[in-house]
Amino acid sequence: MVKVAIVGATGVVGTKMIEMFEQYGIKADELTLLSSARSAGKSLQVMGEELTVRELTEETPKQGFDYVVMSAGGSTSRQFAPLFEENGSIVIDNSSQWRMHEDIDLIVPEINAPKLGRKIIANPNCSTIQSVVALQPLKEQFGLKRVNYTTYQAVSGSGSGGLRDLEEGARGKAPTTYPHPIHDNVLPHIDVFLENGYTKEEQKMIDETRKILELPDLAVSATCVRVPVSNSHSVHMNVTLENDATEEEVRDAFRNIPHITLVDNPENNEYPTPLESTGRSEVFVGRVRRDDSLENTFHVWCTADNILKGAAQNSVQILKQIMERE
Ligand code: 2RA
Repeated sequence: MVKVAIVGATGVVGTKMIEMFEQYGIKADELTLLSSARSAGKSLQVMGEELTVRELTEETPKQGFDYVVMSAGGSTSRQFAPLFEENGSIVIDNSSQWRMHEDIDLIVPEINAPKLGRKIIANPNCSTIQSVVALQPLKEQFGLKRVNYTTYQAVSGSGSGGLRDLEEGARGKAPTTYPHPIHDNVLPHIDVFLENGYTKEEQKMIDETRKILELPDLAVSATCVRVPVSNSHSVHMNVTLENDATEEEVRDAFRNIPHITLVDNPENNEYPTPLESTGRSEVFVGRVRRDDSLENTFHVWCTADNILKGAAQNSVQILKQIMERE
């Protein structure tokens, strides 16, 4: 009898997780949908069945779930993930709460697998996931020396509040999620500002890239920007390789990898766009070209569905990876 719970089931990521369960063939004898008191009582369709969302309380972890997938924000994860863990559940957590803890695995199943033994496993930040998926073949074939990211992140990354600000902003309504209008605008500000002048989103990309790729000394920098796009993040990567390559060798590194699609025919106006990434499971790369201002350096453009590969899909892939191993 396999008991699975989804915490944050009514959110933008949680509802996609439910869809991903079906797509990835997750076998749960009993699936429990959980949320805060505010959303509890709602009904959601799960594989043709109607399930009522229940409130997450301190008593819930005692119900003995085998697996818990959480997408409910850092403070909920801080409070509840250890309670589920103490009660024997394996927790896959989508928040930033546990990602950089030394004893917590940070997993992108195409790149790594849990090995540290803790029952809390962290799902990385959305813009980090798509970036490291694209960087992994470059790391393997040429070695990585330095990465500088500039992101163009969709409002769905802020959940329903971000989508609302974009939609209602187009009708002239003041924002409630962002400090400025996002309609007709671009905000170089994602998550809170830190003392070093970077935002937490930028710091996440720097720290998580090093951890996932197991390159603690990799030179990494990031500028993260919110753009008026509903869904799918775009990331420009300026990548310095350890060993030089031709543009075609860099493109070739991305070919024949099932979870990467190379779209790089600028002569036909073909390159990855967020609109075309939306609803797709793979990471798209293109605009590969040499940066003549630095040795062994290339520009790579990368898009992916931030709610799928950046969140729900990656979490469910981790769940499948663990279920198949046990
Ligand atoms: C964002 N990285 O796009 C966040 C979502 N986790 O705001």
